[in-house]
Amino acid sequence: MTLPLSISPAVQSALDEGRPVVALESTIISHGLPRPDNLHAARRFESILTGAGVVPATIAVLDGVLKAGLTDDELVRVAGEDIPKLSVRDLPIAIARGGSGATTVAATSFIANLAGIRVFATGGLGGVHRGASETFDESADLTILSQVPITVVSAGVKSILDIPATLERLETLSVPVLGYGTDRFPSFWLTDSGFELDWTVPDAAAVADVMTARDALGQQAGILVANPLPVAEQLDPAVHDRALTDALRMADEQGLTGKEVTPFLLLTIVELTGGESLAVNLKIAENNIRVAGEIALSWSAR
Ligand code: PSU
Ligand code: MN
Repeated sequence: MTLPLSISPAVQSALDEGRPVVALESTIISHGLPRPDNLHAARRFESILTGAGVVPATIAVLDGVLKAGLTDDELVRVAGEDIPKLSVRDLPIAIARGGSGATTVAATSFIANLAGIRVFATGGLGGVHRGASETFDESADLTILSQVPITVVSAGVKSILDIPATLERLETLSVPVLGYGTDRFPSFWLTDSGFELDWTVPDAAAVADVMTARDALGQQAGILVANPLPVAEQLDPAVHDRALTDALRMADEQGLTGKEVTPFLLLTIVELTGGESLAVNLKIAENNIRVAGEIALSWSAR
């Protein structure tokens, strides 16, 4: 069987000519944002990159084909159809069945790497869930990031997770974490999770320098760029703390497990904050996409 990987003409020619490309995930569109904001957001994410001279490669699985770069009709499908959330372990099943699905950070990183894309923007990376010492719930985003040479720009990880445990796992998995203009790890809606980082980079060129050194070492793992929102744009911490406590309690009461947990928490927090978290969520994704675009520009200039 030949690999069913379809790279859009725009993405393929950019890669062939060494022009900048940034991968975007689709689970944030299908499971992380409510309709119809999700379709508008997906289009805006792409246009931020296009406007900066970077080619967007939104990644998903459609009819059994791994897609890197979607047409607008395909974006509409991802935003509007009830498709499953696919992590890396689900990819062979989706291919074998000719199925469709939205890709998590793990699956997006995996497919981006198959396509030869080196930079990826997401909202928040998955990580170690609270109570993981009992439930073993740790996102495959972490393990895949330790295996794939991708640079992921994320606003840290969400406060729905166990942040210090996530940072410990990233250390164990030998994934470098670079604070983008900060030495504090962000917790998605909040600028500062309260946890410190070992390394800070001032700009996109410094990230590309680390990518170059990583390649020279022949290392396996990707790189996590932690990019916080400015304090003035973060979610009100009091609103945040209340919504978080309630959402965690509701997930617990409903006995949710596995891949349902993250989408439930994200959408419940949007409801509990009356959409306030949604506006911040979109700003975060856009902020990460801008930085990823700058990194891709710097990387492609080498
Ligand atoms: N964080 C967000 N929005 C999201 C997700 C994480 O801010 O939509 C999604 C991403 O696709 C991430 C996935 O890869 O949740 C992690 O899910 P899990 O915890 O089940 O691995
Ligand atoms: Mn999980």
